Formats: sequence, C-alpha cells, structure tokens
Amino acid sequence: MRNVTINGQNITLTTDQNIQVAIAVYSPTVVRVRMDKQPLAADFSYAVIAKPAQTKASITQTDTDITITTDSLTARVLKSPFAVAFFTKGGKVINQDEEGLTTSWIGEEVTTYKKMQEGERFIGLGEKTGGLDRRGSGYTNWNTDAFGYRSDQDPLYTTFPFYIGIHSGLNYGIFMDNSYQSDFNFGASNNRFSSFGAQGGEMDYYFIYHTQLTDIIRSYTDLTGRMDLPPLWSLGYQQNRYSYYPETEVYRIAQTLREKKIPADGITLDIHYMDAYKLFTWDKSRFGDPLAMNKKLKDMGFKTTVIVDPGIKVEDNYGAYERGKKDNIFLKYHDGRNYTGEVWPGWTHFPDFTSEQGREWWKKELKFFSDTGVDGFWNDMNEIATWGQKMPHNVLFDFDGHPTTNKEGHNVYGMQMARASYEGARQHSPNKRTFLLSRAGYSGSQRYTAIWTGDNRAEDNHMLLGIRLMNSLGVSGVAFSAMDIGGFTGNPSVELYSRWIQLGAFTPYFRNHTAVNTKSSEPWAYGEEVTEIARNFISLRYKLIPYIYSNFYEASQTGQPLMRTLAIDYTHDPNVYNREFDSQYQFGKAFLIMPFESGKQYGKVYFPKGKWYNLFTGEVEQGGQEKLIGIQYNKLPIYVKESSIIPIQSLVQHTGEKPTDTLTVHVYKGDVSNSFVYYEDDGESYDYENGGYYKRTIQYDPRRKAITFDQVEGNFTSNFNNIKVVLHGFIGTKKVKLNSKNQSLAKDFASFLEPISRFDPQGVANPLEGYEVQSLVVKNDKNRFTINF
Ligand code: NBV
Repeated sequence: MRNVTINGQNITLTTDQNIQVAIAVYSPTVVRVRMDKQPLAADFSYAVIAKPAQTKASITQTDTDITITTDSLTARVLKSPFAVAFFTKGGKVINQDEEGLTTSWIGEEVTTYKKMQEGERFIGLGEKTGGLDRRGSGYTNWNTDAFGYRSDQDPLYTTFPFYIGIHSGLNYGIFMDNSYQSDFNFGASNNRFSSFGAQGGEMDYYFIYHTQLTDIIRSYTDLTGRMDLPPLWSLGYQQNRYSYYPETEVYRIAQTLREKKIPADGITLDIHYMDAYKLFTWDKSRFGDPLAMNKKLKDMGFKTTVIVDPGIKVEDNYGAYERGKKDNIFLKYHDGRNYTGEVWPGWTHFPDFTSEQGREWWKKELKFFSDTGVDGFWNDMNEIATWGQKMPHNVLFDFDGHPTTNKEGHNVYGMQMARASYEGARQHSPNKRTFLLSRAGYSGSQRYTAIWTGDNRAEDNHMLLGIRLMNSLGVSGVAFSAMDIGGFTGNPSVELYSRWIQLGAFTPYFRNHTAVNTKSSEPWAYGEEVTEIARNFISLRYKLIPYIYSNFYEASQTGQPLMRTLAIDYTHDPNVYNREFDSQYQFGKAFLIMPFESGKQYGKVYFPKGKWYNLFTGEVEQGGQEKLIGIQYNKLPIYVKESSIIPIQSLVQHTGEKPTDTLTVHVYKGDVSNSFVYYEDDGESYDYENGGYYKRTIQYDPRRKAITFDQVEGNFTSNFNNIKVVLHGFIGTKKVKLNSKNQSLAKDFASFLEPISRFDPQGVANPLEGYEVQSLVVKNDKNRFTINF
C-alpha cells in the first residue's frame, strides 16, 4: 500500500498492484469503497443522490492496517494483501473480503470477493427469480425483454445491484453502483465466497450495517431515494388489456365495471391507441376525440394511463421524428449516424435519455398527452427491447456528459426514460400527481416510477413467483410494484384467475392485464361466481385504502415496502426462508398473506412469532408454528398480527367517491406495543409539501393498556368527522376509559368481506361472514385522545 492519505472521513491509497482506492465514511452506518486500475473518475451516479453526511469517525493507521471507527461499526483495511473487513463494535465479523481473492480484475471485468460466512443467507437484488434466500445461486444484471419468461429465468427487465447478507444474528447491505452488466454469486458452484462484479467501470460499493432490516432499507433509500406519494387513484383497481380499442370498447369496460359494482379507478391504453404505433399520435379512426373521451371517463371516475415506448418511427414528415432529428437527440453510432432498431412501428430511432437534451425533447413531446387529459404514463420496452434483442455495444450514450457505450448505458436507459417522463409530467401538470409505471429500471428508479414484472405467464408458479419478485423489489427500494394479475401470456384456469385477483388486492399497484391474443380478462369473464369473488376482494381493497395510503406515506418517508417479505421482521427465523413458506408476506405490517396455488384445499403455512388473528373469523393462531390449514377457493388466507392498527373506510366505487364520514380503526389486542402513522391528504396534488396533510400517530400499548391517538399534524381537513374504534380480541372488556372518563362499548360486528351467498359449496346461503366485537365512536377533532382498556 502506498500514498495513504487520511482526510477527515476519507481515505485514499494506492495498492502495490497500482489499484487506486478511495474509502469514504458516508454516515456512522454506511461506508463507500471505490477501486479502479486507473485514477478514479470524477464522482457521477444515476442511482445515488445522497452526499456523505458529516460523521464522527476516527481513522487510525499502523504498519499492518488502517482502522475506521464510527459510532456503529469498525472497518479494517488490511495493508497486505489489501483487504477490507467490517466488524460490529463488539468485534464480530459482519462482512470481510475473501483474502486470497479480494477485489481483482480480468481484463476490464472487476469483481469483489467476500468470504462466505457460516450459514450466510442472501436476499434482494430486486426482480430476480428463485427463492427468497439466494444462497447457492448466481445472477446477472442486464435489462432484458423477457417475454413469457420461465420461472427460473435470469436476467429479467431490471437491475437492482443491492442485496442483504444475513448470518450469525447479523445483517448488512451491499449496493454496487455500477451499470455495466453485473454478476452476483452467492455461493453458486463454489463454497468459498460470495461475489459481485461488473464487466467494466469501477468497483464502487456501499456497505450498510444496521441491526434491523428496516434500517438497512432506510439507509439504502437514503442513498438512492424514495418514491413520491402516488396519486390516490393509482391505488384503486386498474383494468388493462393489450389492447382496448376503439373508444366505445373503453366505455363498455368502464360502464360494465360500474354496472357490476366492481370498484375501479383506472383504464390503460396499450399500443393500439396509436396511429401505426407512432408515439405521440392517436389513431383517429379508433379514438376520434381523446380529450373528450378522457373527460367522459373522468366523469365516470376513471383515469387513463397510456403506454409509451421509446422507439420513434423513422418516417419523413412524422412530427416526433422530425423534431427529434432537428434536436439531434437520438442514440448514435460513433460515425455520427443514428442507431436504428426495429420495433412495433418498423425501423425506429431511440432518444438518448441519458442526455439532458434527450430528456428535454421527451418532456416537450409528452405535453401531447397532458393536453388530452391523460393521467398516467406506462413506460414499456425500455430495456431497450428491439427485434433481435441485440442492440450493438458500440452504440454511444451521452451519460450526462460522460460519453460511453451501450455497455454502460444499457441498464440505466429505462430508468432515465422514466425520469424524463416523471419530470415532463411534473412540468406539464405542476400541481397534479401523475402515475408512472416502467418495465426496465435501475437502482434509484423508485424516485420516478413504479415497476411491474413484465410478461409473466398465466400459471400457478408465476403467480407465486410474482409475489416473490415484488417482495424482493421491496427490500431493494421499490415499494411500488406490480405484476400482471391473471398472467400476461396464456389463459388462466377459472380457479387461478380467481385466486390471482384475490392476491392482487394485496399488491401495491393492482392491475389486471393480459396479452393481445388471450381470453378476455375482466372480472366478469370467468363466470358469475368469479365475478362475485373478484368484486368482493376488490371491494375489500377499496375499504382498505386509508390503511394502504398510510403505508405509501411510510414508503415515501422511510422506503419501507408495502409488500414485506417475512425476512424483514423475522430475519433470523430459518422457517421464513423455507421454500414451503418463502412466498408468504406481510402487506403493511398488519396483514399476513398466505399465497397458495389455485385449487389447493389444504396447505401448510408458517406463523412467525407472535399471535395472529384470522381476518375473517377472528380466531387466534399462536406464532412460531407450522400449521396445515384448509383453504377456501373464494377466500385467500389472511391473518392479522396482534396489536395491529388498521384504518378502513366504507365501500366506494372509485377513490374519487367520498366514503361515509366515519373512519373505522380496527385494533387487535396483543402483547407487543405497536404504532401506526395514519396519513391523509387530497390524494392528487402536491399541497402536502406545504402542510396540506392530516397525520397522526396511533399507538397501542399493552403495558399501559392504552390506545392513543396523538394530536393531528398538518392543515388538511380529514374526510372523516368520526373515528370508530373497533376492538378485536378484547374479550370480556365491557367498558373503557376515554380520556379518563368511563365509556361503555357498543356491541359490533366485524366483517371484511361481503357475504358470498349464492355460491356456497353446499348451496346454502352463508350467514353474514364475521364475528362479534366491541366498538366506540369518537369525534375526529384533531385532539389527542386515549382509550384505556
Ligand atoms: O404493448 C404491448 C405489450 C404490453 O401489453 C406488455 O405489458 C409489455 O410487457 N408489450 C410488452 C409489447 C410486447 C408484447 C409481446
């Protein structure tokens, strides 16, 4: 090691192999390591938006090593051979370089090797197939158009080079910020190391250490950013297909949803709305007056999302093409000619979204849609997908003033397209939230867009895979995710469709979608019984909107995902990683969802530590046990964690419809304390940035036997004049004290589903589903109040 310089929180040095190294303490829990064979380039990243925080770190040096000590960890840099290791304050190894291999190069390819720790598990990497625990597997990141992918296929559409390692009661995160094709090996074909590396560029990684996974996710999203609050309508049900046209068909779908009382908020238009697939056009024979159509849909309570593909048809006199040529924004070869690839419209050019001019051009073009009353942009094919699937490596990208080739630009292209769409939407509708969805992405995409898992298949294993993909996206910073409910390719069986829509109600973006040549996939397309089941679960979703929206608020503040793999809260419980149970997840912290293949009548579930209430019957299951349960075809098994706090509203047909003026807050008795941040605002503007919100923390404290609603913050007037608190499991409690005054409880009835009567298997009408509980009603006057039980 030569030229060691220690400057405040930063160390620079050169190894005897002439490797340039820079180590920076970002915070007490985050350390960044950069290495290259050449002088390190000026710092530039599409993913990381955080700068190092002023941190108290002591850095000392001896003949053999350099030691960094922060309030949370110790890092040791061994001088010979050069190797980095991270320890807890108590001296336990969290993560260390595999000393014989450390970081090394083969040509331009750079890889960091970490010693495989005893019993080490790995989760994360975003949208990756396989089990929750990635031990024993290897993965590649190269954004790929993976039409009808196999359930073990890799890579898929996105790149999230962030994972969490778990061993010996410890856990840490590693984010390698490098957009070249990258490879992760978690002990695939070897028993010695885990590794991460890329085909070019620097080794540049962030090591994150916390005792809780929630804090690792928070730190990772401190670095790479978090989502904005979504428009409320995007949390409602979305009806989609490839493609609904002409406009009469769109109305038919919208009207049928209303007539059949299936709540819905969104309709999405796929590529057939365009004139010959030319972006920024409408096929006038199908959509004669898009502005009028979108207005009419809005009057019915529907918002329109349109698909946008990056390819611009090469055709003289086609406006977007001519303007793109004039502004010179298309990706190029090094001889200056535009790159041309073939997609839907034929031969096309592709805007360089990694250039300021390219994004500016796109933003101007997007006005076309804002002018016709469109509320969402669905960014498809942005891997980039072209026929042939082999965009040449020698295509040049501006990379915001750091010119490079497709090798480095490819994996961020989709993210930068989403960024341009996001910025364009904010520019054209400054005080209205626009919904963004993207297929391709890179770490940090969550700042701009939701991600969906592309062209899945209408198969049972894809339904469960989709859940795991979203759970994994969740620990990788993407809280807002989706899968095509019902499956994109192929036709689901009646049972599969029905199960999928039940599960969809417990996913962040709830969109039913199917391919061009498949069976209709609207909730009524599978017979009356399924229509009723779908209506029931979609209705449940709408009642849960206050809970779901509050969880999105949490995601926007701390990066916590809506879909929480059990690894987040039960990290060191081995059962969570058992392949039998590893698709189970929490939806927010309250619900435990047990996804099962369709058609199963019995199945094994795992209840982690604690007590779990059956959502439908109120029966309690003890945690820490596996259990064989009966599964009803019309009722996804759902449990509620003890001490949960779940605000719900009355049924509405779309989020623009006002619910009744009572917010019902369900509280489940338990032995652990819990808190829930209830959040409300207008759901459509950015007024919340200036105090236009209503927020209060609700706490459940079993020790003090108290449920406390804190003083309201913010100046938004709640939709609800009353708060009805419903108590579950408070058997024998007849009276409570409300702000120290005696108050008797009313007998009440908890039922989350509407009765499914007509299709009872025995042909007997079910009595109303539910069970007895107690409740009390309190005026929602913004003041703090306490209920003592
Ligand atoms: O635009 C058509 C489809 C779309 O429906 C799907 O959701 C995307 O993932 N798109 C892919 C183009 C290719 C379909 C084979």
